[in-house]
Amino acid sequence: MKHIVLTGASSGIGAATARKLAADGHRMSLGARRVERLTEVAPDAFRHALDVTDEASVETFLAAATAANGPIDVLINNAGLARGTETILGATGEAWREMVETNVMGVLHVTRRVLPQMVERGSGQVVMIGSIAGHETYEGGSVYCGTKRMLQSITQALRYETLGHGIRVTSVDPGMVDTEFSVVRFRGDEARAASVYDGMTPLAGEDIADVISFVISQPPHVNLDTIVVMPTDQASPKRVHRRTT
Ligand code: NDP
Ligand code: 8X3
Repeated sequence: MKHIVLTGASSGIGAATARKLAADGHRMSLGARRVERLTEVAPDAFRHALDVTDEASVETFLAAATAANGPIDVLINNAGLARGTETILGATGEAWREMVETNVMGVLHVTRRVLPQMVERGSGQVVMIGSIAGHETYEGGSVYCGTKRMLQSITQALRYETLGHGIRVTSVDPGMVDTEFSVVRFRGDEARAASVYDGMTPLAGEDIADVISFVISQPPHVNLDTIVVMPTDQASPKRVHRRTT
């Protein structure tokens, strides 16, 4: 059983993954800003406040996780967000910074601090939560899609840079998953968020948790590279089949 560090475990894909991997028997270290939520998610897991945009918070979280659960076998970079759907012309720039700081800089801050112990032990696994938004962009998504596209380059470079060190690097890239993602994107507008899934059946966080569990359960010589997973009702970010009532 492995020590798995999971960022953004307070909601959605992260919460479902924390539950699934804890049920699989792994030692979980969970982080999020809303740390109080983590108790409900996985009461037996190690839980600690984490803001991936704050390097001091990342240091404290990882030191506490290692002290509690030992060397880290698997890092799951899940924390992330989209904020708004403004066009480049219509944006102020504040949300761009938040997305880049969280989805790109946050992943880099955490990963670079976990890697040394994996290199030293000659084994480890890093799982990125990318998105189909990194594969195909859309109007109003320039920076969110851009952060997920950048994650693809970071993931690939990481695979090249760690080659020979027994470290596996996988990107799990979902389509529409019914989580708090759209509520966050629409700044708390629950009705607008719910309408994203009108007439179609989205994935649930549990569907992605099952994929991650599969990735982690492969033998050490098997590295799954990129897994794109969408609902049956979706073929691309904007190609969604909706049933009319
Ligand atoms: P949720 O909003 O439900 O969950 C996002 C998680 O990220 C929360 O636990 C949140 O915790 C955490 N988080 C956000 N900012 C930070 C931060 N600065 N530091 C630490 N944790 C942070 O959305 P999802 O579960 O859907 O999103 C998870 C990942 O999946 C994201 O990377 C997203 O881009 C990706 N994704 C989502 C899709 C979807 O359709 N839902 C599709 C494709 C990819 P807290 O606020 O407590 O800090
Ligand atoms: C979330 C999927 O299509 O809303 O990453 O960008 S999408």
